[in-house]
Amino acid sequence: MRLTAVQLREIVLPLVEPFVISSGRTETRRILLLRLVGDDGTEVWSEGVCGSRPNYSPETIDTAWLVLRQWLIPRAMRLDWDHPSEVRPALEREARGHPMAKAALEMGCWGLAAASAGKSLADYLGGPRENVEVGISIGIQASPAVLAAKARSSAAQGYRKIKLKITRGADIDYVAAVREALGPDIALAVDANAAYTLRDIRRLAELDQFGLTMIEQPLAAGDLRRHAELQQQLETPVCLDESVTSPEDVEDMLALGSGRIVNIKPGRVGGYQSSLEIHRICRRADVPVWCGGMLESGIGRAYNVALATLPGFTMPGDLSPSRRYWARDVVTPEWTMSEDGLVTAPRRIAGIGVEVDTDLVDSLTQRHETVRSPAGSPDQR
Ligand code: OSB
Ligand code: MG
Repeated sequence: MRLTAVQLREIVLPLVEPFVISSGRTETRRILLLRLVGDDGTEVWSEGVCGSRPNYSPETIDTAWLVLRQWLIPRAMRLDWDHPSEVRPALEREARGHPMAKAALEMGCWGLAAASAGKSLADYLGGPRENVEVGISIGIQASPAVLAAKARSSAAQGYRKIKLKITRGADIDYVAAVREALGPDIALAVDANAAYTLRDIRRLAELDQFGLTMIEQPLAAGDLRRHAELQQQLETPVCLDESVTSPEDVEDMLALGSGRIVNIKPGRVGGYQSSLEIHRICRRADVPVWCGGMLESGIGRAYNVALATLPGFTMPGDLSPSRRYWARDVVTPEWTMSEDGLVTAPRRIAGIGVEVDTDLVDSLTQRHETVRSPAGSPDQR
C-alpha cells in the first residue's frame, strides 16, 4: 500500500459542558483530523489527540500540523508497505518525538489497511472482545457536593468505573463525598494529571482510605523514579498516563516499580504498533491495561474502542458515548453505551466501522491542507 494523498483538517467542536483538569479547562475542542487515500483508492479518516495548549503534553494541534505536513506525511508517502506495522519504524527514523502527530498518521494507515482488506478495525487487530466496559472521567467541579451529584448520576447511567479529576486543593474532600454518595462497591479512580510532587506524599496516602482502583499520574510525566518511590508508600495502585509515550517507557516503569496499571491511549504513544507492543509487555508482566481517552470525536473513538477489544484491556476504558461530549458527533451512528455500561465494537462496516458525516465535518472545518504524493518510485525503507 502507498499513500497517494493525505488531507489535514482542523475542526472545532464545542463540548456540551466544560472539562476541567488540574492543568487547564477545555470548552471547545480543536480537533486534528486526517483523511488518507491509498493507491488502491481506499479512503479513511483518522484523528490526532493533541490539544490546543501544551498543558497535557508538549505537543499541540499546531505542532502536529507542522510536523505532519513537513516530515511525517512525506516520509510515509515514500513507503510502500505490505502491513501497517511497517509505518511506525519509518516515522521513528524520520523524526524524534511528536508521538501524537505520528499516531494520527500511523493509525490512519491501520484504518486504511483494514478498509482495504474489507475488515473492521477490531477484526483487523484480532480483538476478540465483543463489548468493552466503559468508565467516565469527570472533570474538576465547583464543590464536593456538585461532584457527588454528577458521580451519582453517572453511576445510574451504568458506567462501570467513575474517575474523578483531582488537584491540590480539590482532592480528599471531593473523593470522600463521592465515596460516601456511591457506597463501597463501585470502582472509583482519581486522575491528578501530574498535579503533585513527592512533597505531597502524605496527602496522597490519605487517599488509601477510599479503596480506589487507582491513582492516575500523580506526579510529573518524567518522574518515573519518583513515582516508584510514591508507589512504595501507597496501597492504591498507581496508573501511568502522561509518563508513557512508548513501549520503552513501560519497560522502565516495570523495572523501577513506578506503577501497577497502564492507561494506553494509542494517540499518545505513537499509534497502534506501539500500543500493541505495550499491550504485549503488560500482559507478560500481568499488568492490567485500559484504554484512556482525550475527548476524541467519534473518529478517534473508533480507533480506541477497536483497540480495547484486545484481551489485556481488562479494566473499563474512558470510552464514553458521543452524547457525553458533543451535541452532535461527526459519525453515524453516534457512539452509544448500553444501560449496563458497555460499548460495542462495530464489525459490519470495513475500516473504522462507522460512517463519517462529511457535510458536518465540512461545516466545522477551520482550515485544511492536502499533501499529495510526488510522481516517482517509492523507496522500500
Ligand atoms: O488524563 O485522561 C486524561 C482528557 C483530556 C486530557 C487528559 C485526560 C482526559 C480525560 C478524558 O480523562 C477522558 C475521555 O476522553 O472521556
Ligand atoms: Mg489521565
